[in-house]
Amino acid sequence: MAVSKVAEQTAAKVDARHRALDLTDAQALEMYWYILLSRRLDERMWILHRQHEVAFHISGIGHEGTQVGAAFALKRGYDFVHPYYRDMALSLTIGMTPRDLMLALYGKQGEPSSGARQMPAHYGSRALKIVSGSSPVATQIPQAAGIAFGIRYKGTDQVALTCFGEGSTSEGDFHEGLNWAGIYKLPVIFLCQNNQYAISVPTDKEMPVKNVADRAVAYGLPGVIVDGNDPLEVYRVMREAVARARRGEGATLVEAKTYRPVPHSSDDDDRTYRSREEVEAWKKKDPVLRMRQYLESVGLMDDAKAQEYEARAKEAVDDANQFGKNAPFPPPEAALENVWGESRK
Ligand SMILES: Cc1ncc(C[n+]2csc(CCOP(=O)(O)OP(=O)(O)O)c2C)c(N)n1
Ligand SMILES: [Mg+2]
Repeated sequence: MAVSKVAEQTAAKVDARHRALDLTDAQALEMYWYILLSRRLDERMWILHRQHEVAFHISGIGHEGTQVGAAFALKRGYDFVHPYYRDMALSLTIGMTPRDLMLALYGKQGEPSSGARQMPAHYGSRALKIVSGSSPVATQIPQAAGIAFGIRYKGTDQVALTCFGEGSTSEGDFHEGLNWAGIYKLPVIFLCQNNQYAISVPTDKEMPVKNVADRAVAYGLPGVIVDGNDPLEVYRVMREAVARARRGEGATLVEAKTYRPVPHSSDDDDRTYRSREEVEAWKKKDPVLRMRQYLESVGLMDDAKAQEYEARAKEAVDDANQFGKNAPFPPPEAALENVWGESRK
């Protein structure tokens, strides 16, 4: 019995999809770790909002599979990332810490994105080459094309990744950014996280084509559709897009089909515009569940190990929560820093 179980697991390992993608077992487990960590941190943030501890939360729940798969395709800290507000899992995987994100949520001193000037979820870290975005949606898209133009100018083999929702692809900024990237064959990956809604507006009222990827042809770019709740598939597609960009062959538009099972933000009530049946159906395709089931199927995860991961995640979230809560607010005069240039004597 024991022998056949081992043989079964060995066979499963040989067939393992992550191996075929040149990911080690440790990397596949690390993917699960970031998906889980982001989920548990995000859930805590919702609770803190409902307890009136913090003013606002906007969530990445449901999008973690896309984001972690994408981050693994990059050289973290070398390539540029220009995220949007749902990119908690992406930012954590690139190297931001739960403490960084809790400082931002509480608006406390030392918050790396903006020194606590921005709303939370405007992820940024100079050291990690994560560029903090502006609040008007889609502004990061032409800015990422600009970063890629800078990379081309400097002649390195870096790439830029930017993310946005499908609603943002109806903004002028999206079209200008892709047009520019198409003309100059810039090393940028446009990753659309299509969660089917722009707040309350469903996709068929956002755009006249079925897929965001269909829009790529207008800019001479490949448009690729991927199951956004399958991190390994996202990794596969993103790896190709990154390799293409590094070879100097230009940008790719990747559309990850996904869903946000929670309201748009802490200030939204999604019961007013979608059915509970729809939400429950998508929860069955949840990326935490999917990745865990995958790891179990290849013999890398069992109940005991899953509990260990949960305990580690809880510890990290508790630590960050206390750290953010206890940190001081910036002094009032800090509001005047980094606004005006220092006068030169
Ligand atoms: C230019 C602009 N218009 C409207 C808003 C308000 N707003 C914030 S998020 C959002 C929805 C964006 O939807 P989508 O791009 O699909 O991203 P999702 O939130 O679904 O991930 C809107 C309309 C904004 N921030 N900027
Ligand atoms: Mg959307």
